[in-house]
Amino acid sequence: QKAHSLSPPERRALRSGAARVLFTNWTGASTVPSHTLYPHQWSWDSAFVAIGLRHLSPRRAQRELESLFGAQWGDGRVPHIVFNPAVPQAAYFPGPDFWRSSRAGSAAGAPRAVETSGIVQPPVHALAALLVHESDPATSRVRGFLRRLYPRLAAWHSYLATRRDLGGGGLVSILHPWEAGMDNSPSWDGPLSSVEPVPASAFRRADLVAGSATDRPTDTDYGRYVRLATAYRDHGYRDDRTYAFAVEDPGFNALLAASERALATIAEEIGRDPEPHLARSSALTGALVERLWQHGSGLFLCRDVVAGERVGERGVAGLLPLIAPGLPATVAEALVRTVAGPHFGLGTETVLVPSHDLRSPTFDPARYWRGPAWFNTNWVIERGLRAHGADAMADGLAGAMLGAAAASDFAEYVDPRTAHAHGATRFGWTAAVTLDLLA
Ligand code: 2M8
Repeated sequence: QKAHSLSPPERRALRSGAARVLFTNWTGASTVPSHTLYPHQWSWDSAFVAIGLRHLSPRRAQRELESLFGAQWGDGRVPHIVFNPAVPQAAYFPGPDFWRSSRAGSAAGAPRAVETSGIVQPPVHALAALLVHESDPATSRVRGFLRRLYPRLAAWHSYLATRRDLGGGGLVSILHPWEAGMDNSPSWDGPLSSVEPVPASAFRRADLVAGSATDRPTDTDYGRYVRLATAYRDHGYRDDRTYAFAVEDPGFNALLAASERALATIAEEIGRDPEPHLARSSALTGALVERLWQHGSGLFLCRDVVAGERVGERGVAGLLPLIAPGLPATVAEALVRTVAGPHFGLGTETVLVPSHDLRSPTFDPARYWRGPAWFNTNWVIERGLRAHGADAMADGLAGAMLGAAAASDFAEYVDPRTAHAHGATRFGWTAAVTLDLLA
């Protein structure tokens, strides 16, 4: 509703404010999520940033994705962080000294010339590449943007489909909470409970210098993150054994299904065969419904692959299959109802979709991925609602997102009920999705 209450001058001011954030966060070849909290390039942040940047500079949006894929590993994985060598080690934990990617050995084929992490993040990139191309097909064709990116996107998706199908049912497993992009979601509390935290004295959290402790994960969370990442690193980032944490996450897999669909269109555009991508996209949607759909709850739940059981917590990841192509109509209708129902409360209790179930005792409106509303996930839901004909809800949500972005100076995340700002401000993907919604 609020979108329509923004006057034309207010919309213009919001657009130039968002553009200013993206220009300020641009470092020459990519965009930082935030100069204070995250001074490097993050994988799914870059995809969302490209989706917004295309409205300012399609060429720069292309470079955003190209620079990320420039750090792709030989096995096809796209690392979740590409480190900027000009930024001091102490500015972010865990930094290059922890991940040691260039020394990881040849098995996974980490690049030698650039330092990266060794884990991944949700695959929004093919969807972003297609949207960037469509914003200016002429420049994209002249630069051979899709022609150059296509083999890299295909290798990325193949890595996920082949090396990461740990449950054997056609879905990708994440090996670390950071891989979902939703670090401290209550969905990980169960799967993480048997992971012994590394003592807080063993590391120095740079995030608490700029961020408030009540808005961030706890030291115990970090102790577990460090334990898991160390085990993966010390095994050469190989995916050939069982780790303590392996989860099938509906958000990650839904974004892959949407990206495979986009990759089919990209293949067609450059005269390649779209069929394998179409087939993989529908297989992913099928596997999502078969393995993770919880009819009684009206949303998708995570599956703990190590314990062999569903995770009971209702998280926003369970709503993201709204964008999975070919979702059965009954499932889509139930998801739309869940967005507005008592657990997420959109339009009644909340102005933006929270990251976690309002009715769960684990819900916390301020603490990171345990309740606050995030602009990237709300962008996905807005798009999904529209894809299923829920236009009035999508309009209301888009309006609320613009209002919240304007009032919070492009906050990283907000209280889902009051839109009160938390985390960093002038945040990359918040500005980017704002530009996309205004276009
Ligand atoms: C957050 O995650 C990083 C680790 O990757 C962190 O907490 O330091 C998450 O919100 C993640 O989704 C996001 O991509 C990243 C950068 O914005 O920050």
